[in-house]
Amino acid sequence: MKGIYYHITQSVSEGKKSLAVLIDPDKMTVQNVPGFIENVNNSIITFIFVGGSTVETEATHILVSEIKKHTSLPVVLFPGDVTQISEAADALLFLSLISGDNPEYLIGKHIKAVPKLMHSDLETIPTGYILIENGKQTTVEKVTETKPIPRENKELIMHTSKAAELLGMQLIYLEAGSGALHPVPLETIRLVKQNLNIPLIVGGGIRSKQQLNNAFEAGADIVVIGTAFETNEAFFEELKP
Ligand code: 1GP
Repeated sequence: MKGIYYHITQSVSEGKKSLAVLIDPDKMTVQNVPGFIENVNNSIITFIFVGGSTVETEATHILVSEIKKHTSLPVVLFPGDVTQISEAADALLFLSLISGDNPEYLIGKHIKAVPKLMHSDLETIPTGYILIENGKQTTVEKVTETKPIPRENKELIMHTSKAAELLGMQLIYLEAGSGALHPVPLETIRLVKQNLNIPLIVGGGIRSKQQLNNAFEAGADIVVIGTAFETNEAFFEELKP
């Protein structure tokens, strides 16, 4: 069966750009899912990412199961923790936080996830996750106790991305952090994309159609937006096909 990663690489090879909405189980109630997903279905969004930093056990599974009832779009886990792995999803971004040096987020949580994953059919996509400084401290920084890469150090960000590719990772995610003051700089996206042979995801602090298009033009293959959809329902209107 052709999976989500195949779908992503096909889109990239056809020059198609993709938008993912990020749903945080801490902020979305099951009751609000039908209305929210209806907006998603009527927009240009093609992926639903689900994940958060401080989610209760089982909350992700309950939420993903509910989302799947209302859409045929792929649901991809973007987990902050092992408890957020759900068989109801279509794929899992198996994130390694390579901008920092906390072993728990480089390999520790991955080992703890193995008992859940080794007898599962969930597609697992190894992803190099790179936190980039955005002007304020983010939840990822606090939870992982790692420092982001300074936003002006685009060479280091590119070298980190390339190291992940050479290690065999299949996606790179450049993350400014949820609610970032400044999204990932466009020149950083450009430099990383020019030197990368695997798909590039960019997220954090993108709040307008203009910023979305700028990120696409700079080289992002998938852009992830969470906060703007949570706080401004009219944003969906701007993103009608
Ligand atoms: C966070 O990149 C995502 O992990 C999305 O960030 O909530 O700022 O859109 P926003």
